[in-house]
Amino acid sequence: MHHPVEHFPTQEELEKAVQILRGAKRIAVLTGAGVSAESGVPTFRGAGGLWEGHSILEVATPEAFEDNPALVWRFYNARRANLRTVKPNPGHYALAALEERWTSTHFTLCTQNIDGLHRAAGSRQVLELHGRLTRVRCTVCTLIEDRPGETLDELPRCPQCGELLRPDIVWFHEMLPADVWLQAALAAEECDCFLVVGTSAVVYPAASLVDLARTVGARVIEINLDQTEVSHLVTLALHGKSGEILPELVKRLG
Ligand code: BV8
Ligand code: ZN
Repeated sequence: MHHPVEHFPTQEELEKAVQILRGAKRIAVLTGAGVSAESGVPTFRGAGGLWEGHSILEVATPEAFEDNPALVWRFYNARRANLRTVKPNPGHYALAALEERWTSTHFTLCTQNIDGLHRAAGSRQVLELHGRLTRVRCTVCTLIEDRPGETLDELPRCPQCGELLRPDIVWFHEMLPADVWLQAALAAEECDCFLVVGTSAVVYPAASLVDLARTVGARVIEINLDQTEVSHLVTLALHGKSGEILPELVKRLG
């Protein structure tokens, strides 16, 4: 992947974004791994979608867990361990500040990230489309537990029934939690301003929220280092680091 030069939006681009925000009654947001990159959470594309030489598409699937649960747990235990060292960055805090301003009934943050950093930064109305890495659930009984900070056993067992635990996240080829997805689609349909931040927008159905918002006439602002799969759909693209651009927008809103 090419390394984009250090970008920052022009004055008029920032002003245009602030104008769009000022006119917004309801805001919906979709974030991806890029919003946590400055916190030290590796993105998927950054590593070329690889982990220890395995394609993430091959490890983050129910089939991989079926075939080799120890490998999949090694992958998730490594990412759980990484979570112990990361904290929210100014971009996460800026999104929490925007929610404060618009209040939680008029501001919905949909995230593809499983790192929990939006909640850690104070965001309240957060829809975790792909689950949360700190949470585990039993593959057999109904046990669900939030186990932040722990590195689990290589093959962690359910304390209730003794069967194998799995990360409580959405793997490829799995359905998103229906209630969460419904709320996210509603938020995209009801917004008049949609922010898409730090996502390559290749994963569906999450990426379809952008087109959904545009279809109902929302103004779409993209914040990303690069062009993405949805750049052709947006009203305004701000190129640069989300951890720098988002706080700048909050500052200009006054
Ligand atoms: C589904 C949890 C219905 C796991 C994730 C064949 C069979 C079945 C389904 C499919 C199929 N073919 C395609 C599909 C659909 C599939 C899909 O979309 N595949 C893609 C790869 C084409 N989707 C699914 O399977 C979904 N379920 O469709 O169910 C169904 C069911 C059965 C049968 C058919 C259909 C489930 C998708 C959820 C997968 N789980 N996460 C885990 O994390 O381990 S997805 C995972 O990857 C992340 O959560 C995230 O969503 C995605 C990575 O995307 P990004 O977040 O965008 O990260 P990325 O690194 O790609 O991009 C970072 C961006 O940030 C870049 O643009 C970069 O420029 C930018 N950036 C970097 N730094 C900064 C920055 N920007 C600003 N500032 C910075 N500092
Ligand atoms: Zn159990």
